Amino acid sequence: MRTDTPLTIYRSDYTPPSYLVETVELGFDLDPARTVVANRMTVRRNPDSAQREIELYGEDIELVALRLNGRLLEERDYAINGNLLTIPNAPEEATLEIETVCVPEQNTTLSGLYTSNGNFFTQCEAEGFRRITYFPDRPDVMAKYTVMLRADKERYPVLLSNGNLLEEGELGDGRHYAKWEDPFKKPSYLFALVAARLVCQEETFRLADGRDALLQVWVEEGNLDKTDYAMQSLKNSIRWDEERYGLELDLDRFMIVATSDFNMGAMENKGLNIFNIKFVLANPRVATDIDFQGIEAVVAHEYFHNWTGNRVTCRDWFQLSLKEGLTVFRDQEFTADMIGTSTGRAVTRIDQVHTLRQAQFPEDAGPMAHPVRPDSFVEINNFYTVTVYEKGAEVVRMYQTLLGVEGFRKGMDLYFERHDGQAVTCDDFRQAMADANGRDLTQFERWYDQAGTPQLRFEACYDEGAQTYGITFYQSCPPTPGQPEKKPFHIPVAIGLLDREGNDMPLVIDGEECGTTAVLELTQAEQTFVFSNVKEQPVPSVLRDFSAPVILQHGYSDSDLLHLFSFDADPVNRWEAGQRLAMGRLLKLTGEAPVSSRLSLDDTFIEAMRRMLTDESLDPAFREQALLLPTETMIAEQLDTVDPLAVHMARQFMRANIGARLRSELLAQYEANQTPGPYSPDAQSAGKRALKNLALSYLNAAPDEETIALALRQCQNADNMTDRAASLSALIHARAPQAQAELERFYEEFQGEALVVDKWFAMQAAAPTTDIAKIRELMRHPAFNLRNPNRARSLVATYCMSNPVEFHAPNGSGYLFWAEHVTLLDALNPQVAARLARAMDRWRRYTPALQQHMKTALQQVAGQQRLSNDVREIVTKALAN
Ligand code: B3K
Ligand code: ZN
Repeated sequence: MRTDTPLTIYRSDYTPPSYLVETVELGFDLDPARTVVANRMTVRRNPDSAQREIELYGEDIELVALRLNGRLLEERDYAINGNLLTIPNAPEEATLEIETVCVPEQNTTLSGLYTSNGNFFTQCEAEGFRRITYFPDRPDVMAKYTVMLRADKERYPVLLSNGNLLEEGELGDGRHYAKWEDPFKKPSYLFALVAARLVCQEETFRLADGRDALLQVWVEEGNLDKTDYAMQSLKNSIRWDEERYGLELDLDRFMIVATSDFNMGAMENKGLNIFNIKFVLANPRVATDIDFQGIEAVVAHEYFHNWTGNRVTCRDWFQLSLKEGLTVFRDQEFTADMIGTSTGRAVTRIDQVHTLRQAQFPEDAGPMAHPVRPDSFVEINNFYTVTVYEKGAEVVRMYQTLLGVEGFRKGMDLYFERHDGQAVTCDDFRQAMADANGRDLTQFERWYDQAGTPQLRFEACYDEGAQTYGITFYQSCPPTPGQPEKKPFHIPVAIGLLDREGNDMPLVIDGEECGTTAVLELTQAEQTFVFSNVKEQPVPSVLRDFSAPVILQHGYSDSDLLHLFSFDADPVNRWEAGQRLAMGRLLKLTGEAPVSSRLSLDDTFIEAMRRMLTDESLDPAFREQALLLPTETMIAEQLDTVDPLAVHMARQFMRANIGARLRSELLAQYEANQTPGPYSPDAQSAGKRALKNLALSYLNAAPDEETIALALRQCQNADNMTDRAASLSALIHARAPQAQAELERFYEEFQGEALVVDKWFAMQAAAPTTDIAKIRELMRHPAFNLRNPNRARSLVATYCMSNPVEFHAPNGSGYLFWAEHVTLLDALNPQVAARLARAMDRWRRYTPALQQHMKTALQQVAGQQRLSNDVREIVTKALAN
């Protein structure tokens, strides 16, 4: 907690570390109230640095003793300035011994060493290691670690750290010890320890080179019935990385440990991944299809970091996307390969596009907009964003689109050949891609440099006589904070041309045949491409597979869109056409909703929806996505002035209208997509459940006794959480009289399952039937706990971020609630508070009356005397012009 003005850190200020660390020996005497950490490290001057002092960081720890080459340093031998400890006049090589004390049980930030349900865990990325000991805590200082853990044996029978277990034994006084060694050099942010009472599911797994590795998933007692899926996902991930990238597990043992108190999803500590229980624990009774998917993706993501992040790491935190964008791309490809079918791949791709539009595009257009490789930050934890992660993954995907899958693999191979064991930059990655393929990717750097979502527009002209089709693209990018002008991007635009029958035409550009989908490379603000041998006026399918993270301002007519929605061979663009059909109407309805009591929806649209719903040749998973309407957030992004109530009414009207007019088809699909027999989370079954539950939700958007009875029956008979939660939600949203009793029964049944209790809170927090009084009542529920991030998010963040119509109540009560809880949370856990603070990002786009209330709430937070750098950065940027 600081009260002075926080410091901005600039990428351009990077200087190499003054000293390098060779080895680190850590000794922990673990005690929740007073843990003593002994750190003995060998350091030597970095020949690449002009600086001569040793620089160590420390935060919220008590320095007991500091020795240099055996000599106890006195206070005049070093200086402490804030978090920085400097030792001047140090020799070329030295051994430093540092003793510090910390208090894990009081550490509510969940950064550094902390306790959760009485067990010890660590979280060091980005700058948590300095909360454990003084250290040059920056990712370009890589060292070899040996760790000795000592703790009470009864209370902490399991002692884990990175790498391999060297020895373990008794200490006599009821305490025991374990000594671990990590054979690989690593940055401090990858350090981890666990001291806990836990149980594990374990297995030996044969690696591609014939070695056997021990795989373990550690959880609290009573949860071993929920670890199978995580274990299976881990094995699939190991296999996939061997096959797809030739990358092997480099340790004899790989551990996953689950904790219920965790700031984010999971952490890739070398050999000892620590996970939020949300991404480990699952069985059909407690987890939904989406939960199973999340576990598979996050287990894979953390495992893949072992190469992209750990073996090759980041030079500085501005390069975060080097590991995060690349690793998200890898986990996306893994997920797509696990499903295997081409529609399956498309379904995963549509999910990714959905996330970009729902979260990344708004970020890129708001006060926190930043390039994939930011130029500056106040608090690095604020930059674990959808831009760095998801847009970063899109940037990596564009390399693959431009270079081909094989070319991309060549680039990856060269990247590892050059940089294994190093801390490098996004430029190094781009250079490896360019060199491995003999390509000039200079202009491509702009994807890393320039914030904002590029906008693309096209004009086309068919010349019947010449049989040519010319298409001209115009690209631009709106200004973002600190970047008024943008230069053109290098944009791969995948395109196909549909004939009158809806078939793909063979494409010829400059005399060259290029199949039915061509990748055009845009590099200028305006650029024309001419297709020849075009027999008739085509409908262009532009940006197939969402080949670049841009906004395509289409000029399609309704009939073009219907044509694409019916026939496009590219499923992503087929889905896209449906989204555009819906969005056009939603925008119109939003304009009418506040003034007209008689909204209407045209037959053309309803017929298109009907055909999609009943097209048995398409996967249920795809049909479900094609029938889902753009979210209220996405609609709001299209408007200059947002009236959340109007947006909500428009979308609700459309849902109810679809529910009423497609009633018999929805009922038929509800029956046809039942999944009898034992639950399985596979993509086929999950797709059926998704379509069935979407049908249920549409039917209950125009509820009557029959639709409510259907939901109630499902709620009472469901044998899995997917169906249970979907039907309970349908009842709540339909304002069914039975909803309350079902909510109570749900709580009774699952009160012992923390993750399900989170769902119970979230389901209520997201319902437009839940007002601020109800939220405040839920906060007094005995199961509510602001200190637990999952729980805080389930109620507070869900309300502020996923219940727009209630959060934006005209009297400003939602905003006051927000200000109150950002402030309360900030005193406990700045990272969680700062995430919640982002709920106000887009405040300038609302109606003047709402804006005024939002500004007041923002100022209330900004005016707090004691505020973390995390929250201060967010609210300051939101209020800045
Ligand atoms: N690397 C971690 C995120 C750490 C966040 C620190 N505030 C998880 C991941 O991306 O895999
Ligand atoms: Zn990651």
